Amino acid sequence: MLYPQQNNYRDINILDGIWKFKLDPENIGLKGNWHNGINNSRPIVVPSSWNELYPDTTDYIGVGWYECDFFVPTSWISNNSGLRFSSVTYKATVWINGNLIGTHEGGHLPFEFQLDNFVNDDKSNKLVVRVENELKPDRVPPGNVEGGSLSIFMENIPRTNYDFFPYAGIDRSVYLYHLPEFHLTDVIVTTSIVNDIGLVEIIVKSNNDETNCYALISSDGDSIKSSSISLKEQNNITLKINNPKLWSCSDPFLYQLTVFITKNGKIVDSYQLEIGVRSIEIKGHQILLNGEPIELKGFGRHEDSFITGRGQNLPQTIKDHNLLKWIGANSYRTAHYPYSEEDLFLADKHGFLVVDEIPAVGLFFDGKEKDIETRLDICRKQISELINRDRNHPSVIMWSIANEPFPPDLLNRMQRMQPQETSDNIFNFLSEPVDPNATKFMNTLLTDAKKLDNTRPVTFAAVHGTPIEWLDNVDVIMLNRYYGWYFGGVMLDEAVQKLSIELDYIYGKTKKPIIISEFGAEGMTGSHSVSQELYTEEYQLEFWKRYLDLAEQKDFLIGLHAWVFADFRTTHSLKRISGLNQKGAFTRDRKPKMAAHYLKKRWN
Ligand code: GCB
Repeated sequence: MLYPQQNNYRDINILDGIWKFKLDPENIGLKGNWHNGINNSRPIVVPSSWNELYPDTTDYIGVGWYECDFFVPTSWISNNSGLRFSSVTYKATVWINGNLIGTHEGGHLPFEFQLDNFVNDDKSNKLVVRVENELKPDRVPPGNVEGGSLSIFMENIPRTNYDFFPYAGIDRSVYLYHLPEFHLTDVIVTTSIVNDIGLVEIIVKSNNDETNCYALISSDGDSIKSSSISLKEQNNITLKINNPKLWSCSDPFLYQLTVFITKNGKIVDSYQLEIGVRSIEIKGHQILLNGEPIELKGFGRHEDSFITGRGQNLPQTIKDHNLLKWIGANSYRTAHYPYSEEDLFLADKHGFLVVDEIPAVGLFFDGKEKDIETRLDICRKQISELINRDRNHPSVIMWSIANEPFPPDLLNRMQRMQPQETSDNIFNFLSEPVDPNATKFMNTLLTDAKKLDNTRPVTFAAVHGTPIEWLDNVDVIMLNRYYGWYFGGVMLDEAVQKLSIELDYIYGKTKKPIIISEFGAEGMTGSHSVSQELYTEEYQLEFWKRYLDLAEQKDFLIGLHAWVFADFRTTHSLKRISGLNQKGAFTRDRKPKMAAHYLKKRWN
């Protein structure tokens, strides 16, 4: 799905602004025909999460209704016009002028509907959206899980199966767009480098194959143009750039690519994107960018801010990218869901290496079989939506198909992870097979991602105790590790020793590159101590220092993503003081903690 664009042939109208809003705690709106218009509404901002705006919406789980009016310019032909939501969390049902036009399940990913004959040419139109964010075990991410996997660590409210606040609403921009009669429906770009030649392969899809197509790549006044192809005969174009300027972290050079559609020799549509010429491959225990080994330094992040919640907050996105540069990071993971498209455009420009993740956090494999099947279907849909959205970004180097899927028998496995557990062959149990259905679930997702895009490695972030057989099908291993916090807090010497043994064990079994995709300790700003004390800024710094020191001794460890970039809002629980996860290098309002200054020294 192409990002909406305005040019000589295409038009957009962004519907962001103040909309009408009403909660529906009794769920009476459907029967009460609220889809024709809502009464007694109050104002809300689109995009934003509804939670931080009113006292009664803060912890609200349920249904909320949105409404706005819009006009469609008379020059727009309605069957080439569409309505695009960049993200609605969690489930959206959409009506225009009282007519149902569609539904979409799952946050953080875009969806669109054709306007067809739903809109009036001569008067305003009413758009109504019912948003529902119930926490259910058969959703992704899941919530209200009986004996919830997260409750092993903490009883939390609202009852998510994951550690962040379930913000809800129309949380990214809403677009009306208009396309010309003959138009591009997709452009897929892959690049490679062969003997100093940059190969740019473009697959073009159009709504009409009685059209022709050509592509132009330009930079600094130079351009390369392809010959024109008939889309009836082929849909792929290859352009060659001699001695290309490659995209890299230190020099994220972007070329302008424009794809044109012509009909009877006349241009009828075009689409522009910025592309980076680069290659990514795995060789032995290394990830190679343009043939050179890379090391990932950075964080897992969250889209989380005061007042807007998880709603799109572009000033904060810019600020976060600047702080990532300031601290010397070159990489981040979109923990635990796809970030805004604008975030990735900036990553392309800034040269960040992004691990792009679907919202599959808190997956578990016990409970009702039907729920497991439903979750699998949703995950598969999310992988396809994510790859279709993000595949043209040079910054995206890997797909992550889940964060911490919980192996069956999690509690028992975790107990063996305590540093005090020192029996011989302590990690042998990781090589024992687990429930084959769970393994099949994981392999289905990994295979899907590979099939949709065979140019990028696939991975997932593995919790303590993840069986080796789940790691067999990833290209790069990502491990979330908390030795020295949840496992042997304060006992940093023993913790790092156990981590070291485990890393050697896993590498020995798999021979794949390993990234520690999470490691961190809570550091409450202003909490200090001369001795090693949990929750102090000193302990947080020391924790990260020990992991960085260990990483220097293991050449198969090719990346460290500290958890987490900034403090973020999570559910209420005894372990989350003030409703915050405080493992951030920065506070929630982006002030550096002691450990941020330390990481800056190490990473620069
Ligand atoms: C994890 C999770 C992450 C949590 C983090 C923590 O393993 O992947 O979502 O926020 O631990 O701080 O406990």
